[in-house]
Amino acid sequence: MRLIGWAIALAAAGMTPAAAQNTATAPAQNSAAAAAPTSSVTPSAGTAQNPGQPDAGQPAIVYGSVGHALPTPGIGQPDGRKGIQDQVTPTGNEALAFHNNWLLTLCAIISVVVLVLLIVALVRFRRGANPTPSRNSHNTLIEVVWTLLPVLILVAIAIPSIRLLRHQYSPPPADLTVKVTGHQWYWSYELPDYGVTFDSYMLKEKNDPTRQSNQRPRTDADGPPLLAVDNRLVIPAGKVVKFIVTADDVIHSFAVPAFWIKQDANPGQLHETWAVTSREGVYFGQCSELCGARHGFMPIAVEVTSPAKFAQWVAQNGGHMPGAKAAAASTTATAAAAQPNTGGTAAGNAPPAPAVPGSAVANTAPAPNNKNVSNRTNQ
Ligand SMILES: [Cu+2]
Repeated sequence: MRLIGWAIALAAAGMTPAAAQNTATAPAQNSAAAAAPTSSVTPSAGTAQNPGQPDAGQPAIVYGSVGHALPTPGIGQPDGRKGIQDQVTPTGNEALAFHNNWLLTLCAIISVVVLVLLIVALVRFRRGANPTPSRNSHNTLIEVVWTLLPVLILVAIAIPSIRLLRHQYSPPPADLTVKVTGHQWYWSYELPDYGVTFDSYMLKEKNDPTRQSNQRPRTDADGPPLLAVDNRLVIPAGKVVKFIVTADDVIHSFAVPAFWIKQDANPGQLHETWAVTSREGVYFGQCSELCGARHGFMPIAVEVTSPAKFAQWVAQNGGHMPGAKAAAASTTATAAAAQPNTGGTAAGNAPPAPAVPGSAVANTAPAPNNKNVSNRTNQ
């Protein structure tokens, strides 16, 4: 009888085995609660077990190469430990020390003191021990103490807190500027001084029914589920990176926990944050503002690499290094100036050679955006 009941229920819900599988995977794809990755990253497993298929027209993925560096388990991603992620920037380390060494200690001391006071009051001043209650209504010393002590505690918290805020919002001169734009539901990045622009989408799981056939599935070498992206932002180690953050539709938030960065991305506004780290690796984050149906599916992946590899990544993406561009322009201008003037005027009275197309004047114009890696159709 019970079996018949189950059969009827399954039939009513249209639960064919395939449908059952889809429904089983759907919550994992559609629930923000699934954001906590459970699989550990095995750097060597990605290439051997699940190489994935590159998009049509895209170069094959070489895991471990620049732009596809292998994530380190527990660094730049949640790994089940409680507390704040390991920090890799100066402000992150300052904040971590402030939280762990000062705020938590202070909270613990206050909690213990209040608990002791409660227990003393319960025991010493219970009705059984005090049949005739005290009629005191004032005690000047106690009143001064319970007014001054909280003020001192707040000052002790405020001073390091404001110092941390000042360090967060007074960045040193930037070596590199990245414009970050939030969209529903992906990120786009622009390095205006390098002529690199691209979009960054979440990589879907291999068995995700919404993944299109030309979309490369996620592998462990890309990063944890719901955090791995097709195109990572690559920045050089040891360089101060300024992030100019905005959005083009609704409010998003650009957050990378290991950098101690969380900056709202508002349409029509430019907000600024910054990071510098000498620790190479891959650092993941997520949009941290409820921005719509697929808010949980627009992760951030930042790869920190050596300046030489960063230059390689820029070249791979059709960009140019600012110094190289200026040097090339200067060489072109010098060569143009050295050309004999054959314009037909008297040799002795020839005017200075005009700038030829492609000379320094032309080359100082902003480089056009290279939409070289923004041809995704991941929606
Ligand atoms: Cu968002």
